[in-house]
Amino acid sequence: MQSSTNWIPAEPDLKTIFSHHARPLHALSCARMPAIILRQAYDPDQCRGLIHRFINMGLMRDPEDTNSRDTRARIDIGTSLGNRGRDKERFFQHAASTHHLFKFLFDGFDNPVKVIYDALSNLAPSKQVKVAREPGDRLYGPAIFRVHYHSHTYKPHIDHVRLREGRTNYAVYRFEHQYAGVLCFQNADETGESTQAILHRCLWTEEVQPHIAEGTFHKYAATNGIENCRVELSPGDLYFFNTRCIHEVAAVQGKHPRIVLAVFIGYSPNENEIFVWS
Ligand SMILES: O=C(O)CCC(=O)C(=O)O
Ligand SMILES: [Fe+2]
Repeated sequence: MQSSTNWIPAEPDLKTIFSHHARPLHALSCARMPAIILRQAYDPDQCRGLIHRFINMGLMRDPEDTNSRDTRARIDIGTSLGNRGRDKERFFQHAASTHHLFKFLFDGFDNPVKVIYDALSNLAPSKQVKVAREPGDRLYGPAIFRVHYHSHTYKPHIDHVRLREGRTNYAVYRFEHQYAGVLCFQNADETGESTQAILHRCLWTEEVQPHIAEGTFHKYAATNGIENCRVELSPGDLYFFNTRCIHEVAAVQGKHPRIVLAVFIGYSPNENEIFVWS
């Protein structure tokens, strides 16, 4: 894949980002840049400490345990609307259990979910950042840890409650612009090329959909000279991107899972609230 020339992330800290973009989240809405990256937003030592806790609590499979019968390529700690949204009642029940778990899961550590919400508040000071909710105060999941083991792949795709999932029965459907926030907890491999996300300079349209559905997006991108950006992250780095941009994460290789804490974000220029869910 070609690397991009002038399509580069805004980074590494708020001050530098604001010196180039007065309204960074707004700039993301038209994909003026591929991503906003806040380097070392969370302490990597605490990433390691929390992963240790997840293993001890049985929340994720221990990569050292070669006898495990659990063969899942992705394990979630949290509630995924994409995977659980079909049954609304159970989705909100599951989200409630995640809120309960997250009340004590980080005890003794800095709260990494708060780090993401605070970063968003700083990036959009005039708006209020809230966990997405339905009328009646039912809360969506606040954030989700995704643990990706060997062979797990995200093929070129978008995430959009309106454009892709068509979930008209959820309040987050209304947001025109949808983003992801991803805090890297662990890379897949400490040696050589670790698996990283690739963002393509291509906002989803009806025209590209067949190439996504048929798995020919790479060819389409090459033919049309579409740039891309590989988002190189170290544990503790946090990035935000427009999930209407076609994006992918190549297959995880090796024993070490790639672990991220992720959220989705609903943003509208003329709304006072930013909704966050997972
Ligand atoms: O894990 C990542 O870096 C991105 C995964 C992804 O496709 C998303 O968060 O929308
Ligand atoms: Fe995605």
